This record gives sequence, C-alpha cells and structure tokens, in this order.
Amino acid sequence: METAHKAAFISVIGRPSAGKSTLLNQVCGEKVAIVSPVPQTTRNTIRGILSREGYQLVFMDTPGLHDSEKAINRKLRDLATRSLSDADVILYVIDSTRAPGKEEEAIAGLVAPYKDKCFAAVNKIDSRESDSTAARLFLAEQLPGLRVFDISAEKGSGVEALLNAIIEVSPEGPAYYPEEFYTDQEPVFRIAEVIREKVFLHTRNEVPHAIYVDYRSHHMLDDGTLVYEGDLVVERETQKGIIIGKGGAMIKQIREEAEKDLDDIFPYKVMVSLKVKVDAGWKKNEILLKRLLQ
Ligand SMILES: Nc1nc2c(ncn2[C@@H]2O[C@H](COP(=O)(O)OP(=O)(O)OP(=O)(O)O)[C@@H](O)[C@H]2O)c(=O)[nH]1
Ligand SMILES: [Mg+2]
Repeated sequence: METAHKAAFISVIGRPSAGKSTLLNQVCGEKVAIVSPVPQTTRNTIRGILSREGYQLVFMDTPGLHDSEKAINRKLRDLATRSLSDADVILYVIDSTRAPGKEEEAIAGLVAPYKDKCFAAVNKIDSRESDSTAARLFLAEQLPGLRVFDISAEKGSGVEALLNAIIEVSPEGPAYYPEEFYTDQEPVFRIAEVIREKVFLHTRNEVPHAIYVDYRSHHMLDDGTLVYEGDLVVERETQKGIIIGKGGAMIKQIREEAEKDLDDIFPYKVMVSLKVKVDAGWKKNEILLKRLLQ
C-alpha cells in the first residue's frame, strides 16, 4: 500500500547562538540562513525547505529568544513566539556548551504549552565544551517527557534520526512548495543577509548589532551579472569608520567575501556595490523595523 504524502511546518526556536540557523543549513544542504558566533544574528523568520519522496518539511528559523525590552528585541521575540502556535512541530534547540540558566528557563516556559508537538535537539555535541547530560537534566526537569535528540548541527550527526522522528509525527498533506525550492527568500533579501553575515564575522562589540543592509536597486549586465546596490547603515560616525576600515580595507573585504558566497548560492555572478551611511535612530523607526523584521 502506498503511504500518503506528508507536509509540516516546523518552528525552530532557542536561545541566540544555539545553532538554529546552522541546523537549517544542515537540513537543507544549502546556505539558507546566515550564521555567526555573534548572538542575535538572525532577525527574520527564514524558511528552509526539505523535499524528499513522500514528504516536505518546511523549517522556520527564528530570531534567538533574548530577554530585553528594547523595541527591536521585542519585535524579534514576537516573531519567534508567533511561529510557535502556527507550527505543526516545534524544534527546541539547546546549546550544550552553555549552562542553561534563566534565559533557557524562559524559553522552556514558552515551549511548555506546546510540549506535545515539540522535540528538543541538544546541539554542539561535537564540541569539547559540550555537556549534553546537563542539558538533558534541565529538559527533564523543565519539560518532563519531552523527546530529546543529541545532535551536531555543524557536523550533521544525529540529524537524520531527528528528521525521522519529525516525519513520523508530520500530518498528511500535499507539498506547500515546488520540490526544487529549498527556501522562499527573494534573491535581494538573501544578498543583504550574506553582506550582513560578513559584517557579523568581521566586527565586534556593538557594531554587528548597529547595522542593517538597505536594498537600493539591482540590475543585470549584458553578461548576466547581477549588480546589487545597497546601503550599509550604521548608528554612529565611529561605526562608519570601522566598517569602511583603513583605506577602505574592511568594506572591500566584506564585499569580496559576500560576492564569493553569492557565487555559490546563485547560478549567476553577483556584484555588490555598497555605500556606508549613518542613521542614529534606525532601531527606533517603527516603520523601518516593520519592513526589516518579518
Ligand atoms: N561546535 C559546534 N558549533 C556550532 C554547532 N552549531 C552551531 N555552531 C556555532 O554556533 C554559533 C551560532 O550558530 P548559529 O547557527 O548562528 O546560531 P543561531 O541559533 O541561529 O543564533 P541566532 O541567529 O543569533 O539566534 C556559530 O559560530 C556556529 O558555527 C555545532 O553543532 N557544533
Ligand atoms: Mg540564527
């Protein structure tokens, strides 16, 4: 007898830097979401799609849940929590290299009402700092009976077993997206994200959080190259100096590294053209935040 097709939306939640975006990329086999060691890298709900014979899983990567009342953090938290009730399955990613603490307790509390449709992934078990026993004890205490998997999102170990468990509980239904789609993001959004990733990888302290990439325009050259023009917006003049770097070295590195990644992502060449601008109040601009954080 042929089994029915299954399809599910899976909300991936957890603390900043738990490895949610890394897991999404591992599952989809593509760079769908940007990754960096800086907490709060992801600012949007990013969808990564896995289609195989008989099922389609749509993973929704969410901004890491962080306890703060700043407008931007409130918006990021809203994004993450909204996806909990909508999802068929919740995948709670917990970082086994960090002691759980208060922030983790708050997340466990958010997940609790949805425990029946939730799996936990104890991540980073490949790391020397990993203490998966501590993470499992925490989960057993906070969310007794929750199904738990040890994984390395980076190396891929344990991920197949987790996927099998998710497929098992997924509802029957037709695919939401065409089979060849692994994400639903617009190319100009993905380009802005890759640029942002390079800023996260090469700057420190408050700088990564002070920037956003504003799309201006794009056009195709005769040889099929896509030219992307955008602004790298910072909050202060000093940050502008850091982003531009000595003799323009930093902005050049950001641009070149982004273009290299974008060559792997797209079937055409991408040329990035960036201007650095200052807008001291962008994080308080509700209209802008509404457009940026979706
Ligand atoms: N050793 C190890 N490192 C990992 C693993 N998964 C993620 N990381 C690292 O952890 C850091 C954070 O990873 P992300 O995937 O960006 O984490 P995130 O949960 O998406 O973070 P936010 O977007 O800030 O909420 C990066 O430096 C990753 O390389 C893993 O399985 N093992
Ligand atoms: Mg992320």
